[in-house]
Amino acid sequence: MSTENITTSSKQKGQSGYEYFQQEAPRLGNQYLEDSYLIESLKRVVPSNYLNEIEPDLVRFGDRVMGDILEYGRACENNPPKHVAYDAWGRRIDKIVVDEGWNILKDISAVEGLVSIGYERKQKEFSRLYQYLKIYLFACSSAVFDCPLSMTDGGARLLELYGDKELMTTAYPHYVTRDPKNFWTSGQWMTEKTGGSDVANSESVAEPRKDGSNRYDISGYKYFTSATTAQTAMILARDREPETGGFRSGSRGLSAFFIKIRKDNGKDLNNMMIHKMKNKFGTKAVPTTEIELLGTEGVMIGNKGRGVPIIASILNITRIHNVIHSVATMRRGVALARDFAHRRKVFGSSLAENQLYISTLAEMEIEYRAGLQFLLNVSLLLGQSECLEKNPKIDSLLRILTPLSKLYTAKQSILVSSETIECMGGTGYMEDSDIPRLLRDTQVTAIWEGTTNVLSMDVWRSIKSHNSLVVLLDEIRSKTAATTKAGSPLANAKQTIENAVKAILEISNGSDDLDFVIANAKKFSFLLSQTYMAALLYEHALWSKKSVDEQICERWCFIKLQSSKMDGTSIAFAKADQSWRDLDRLIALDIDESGNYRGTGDTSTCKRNFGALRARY
Ligand code: MFK
Repeated sequence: MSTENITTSSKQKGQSGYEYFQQEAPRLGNQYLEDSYLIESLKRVVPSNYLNEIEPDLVRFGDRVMGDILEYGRACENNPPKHVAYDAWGRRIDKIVVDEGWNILKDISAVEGLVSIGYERKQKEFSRLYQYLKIYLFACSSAVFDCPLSMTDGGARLLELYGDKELMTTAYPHYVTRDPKNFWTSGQWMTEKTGGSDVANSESVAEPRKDGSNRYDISGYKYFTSATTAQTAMILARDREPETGGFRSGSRGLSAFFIKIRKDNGKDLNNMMIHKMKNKFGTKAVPTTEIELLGTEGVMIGNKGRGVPIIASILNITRIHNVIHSVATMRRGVALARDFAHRRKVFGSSLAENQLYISTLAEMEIEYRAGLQFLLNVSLLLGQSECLEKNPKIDSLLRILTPLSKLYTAKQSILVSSETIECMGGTGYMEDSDIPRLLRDTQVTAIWEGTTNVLSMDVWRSIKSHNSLVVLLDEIRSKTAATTKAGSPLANAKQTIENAVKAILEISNGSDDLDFVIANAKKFSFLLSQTYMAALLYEHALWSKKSVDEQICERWCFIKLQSSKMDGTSIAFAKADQSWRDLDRLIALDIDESGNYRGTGDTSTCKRNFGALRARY
């Protein structure tokens, strides 16, 4: 496309014969090639032999998520799933009717290897990162099909860890195949009416069959069964204690079960009834229902009474998927707002020249960059934990960083997507602009797979059980060990990070007082996340040696650690100096010091518009 085709706004003739102003919509190009910070960061974290292998696929997929995948996603959004309880003759059928695009997205997921890449492990410990990068590109175009993929990924991991020979041969291959005809998705149906957080109070029960098989008949009420069109689900239920014949209460009484959702004829439900389709705030294309289990056939996984730790192996995967969705949402929001900056003229100049818009965009970009570093880091750790020799340090880091990255990026994605709507003004608030969906779909990232409060308590649990705080602080110190020139942005950042580590240690000394722990768990988790993210930005800046990266690290420390007085709530005022404004402009518009746009996608609007703007900067 040539630069002459660029339109920012135009005039259109109305019925009256007068010409009216016509604003152009933001446009996006290749979602990999335009993501210059991702491309640069991958050079740091992925060895070149693997990067050369995966990058052509990421480039191709970066186009596809703006092509047919986006169209199928939109079709699903416009035609949300319906529950048809009865046929015309009064027969109970419990059909979930979805847009055909939903089934096609499932096929595409198989062919693209969105689950299988993580299990083929062709790129060894970098396979998870490769898989998650593809889902990161996919998430915001796919009508949240990444939700069923996350649970399928978790189900595959659960079976790898705990599945017996039967499940490993009959179910596992279906989760990790690239053949769409054989690909299954799986749900994780943990939540009951007693709540998603208070799992220990689950009421479902499992009666062993008397035929000597390993089958159980499970009864109970599953209150949120997401992706009900999946083929299988992993659930929790209580089975009888051999000693007393009764059901043991609490989480120790719960076992994990594998169920097929439909019988072998593929039509009839496996002894269950769908009571209703949930009417959700977002993720509207994802079929989520309330289901009553009425003697559903299930197979126990792992040991009796170990259901919670077993199902936690799914949670530890889906929580990382949550990070993917949150960071992808921030990236999509920034990309839209950046493109819009070039298309929208107000008060006589484009938004790209409006200092306050640029500052807002820069804040969003910094959140995205820090979130991306968190995502890359956690994905790498997961790959290492699965593919390298057992390493307690990696296990401890992963145990604390999984809830931290989930809880922090979820909150930030809600803020950034809300800001994205505001960047587009009233039109961004209109449903048919497709922008509100970003916010509605990401609001749930702070709820499902554990709320911010529940995960903050999980962080404390990991500190107690895995000594994970000591390991985390060591990791922060080692990432920021290298010294830099006194007075430089990185030296300032280092000082702030050291102070934050001291504060963390002081706070954790009060951790024997449970009231103190509970009152401060969330703020403490935010502080840990922000300090760790500062260390990741530091590590990246040391590697890139770019002034922009050094300043971003310094800015992050100033906003999140220094001016916030460690409680994550105070406002950091912008400094009214030229270097602050220069950094805002460079990162908001993603340009280098010479004013060149850094994205390389040839469909990129930002790139095309820069010819005109460069002169002014
Ligand atoms: C598109 C659809 C949209 C629909 C809208 C969304 C609506 C919301 C839908 C949902 O409800 S999603 C589900 C949200 N719920 C969760 O994610 C669970 C939140 N709760 C927790 O994470 C709890 O920490 C957990 C249930 C896992 C455990 O709490 P408990 O019952 O108090 O048990 P406990 O004693 O802490 O842990 C039991 C065992 O599990 C321990 O092992 P041991 O028995 O060997 O000591 C723990 O170490 C182990 N465990 C807990 N968390 C773990 C873990 N192991 C490994 N990793 C973890 N993360």
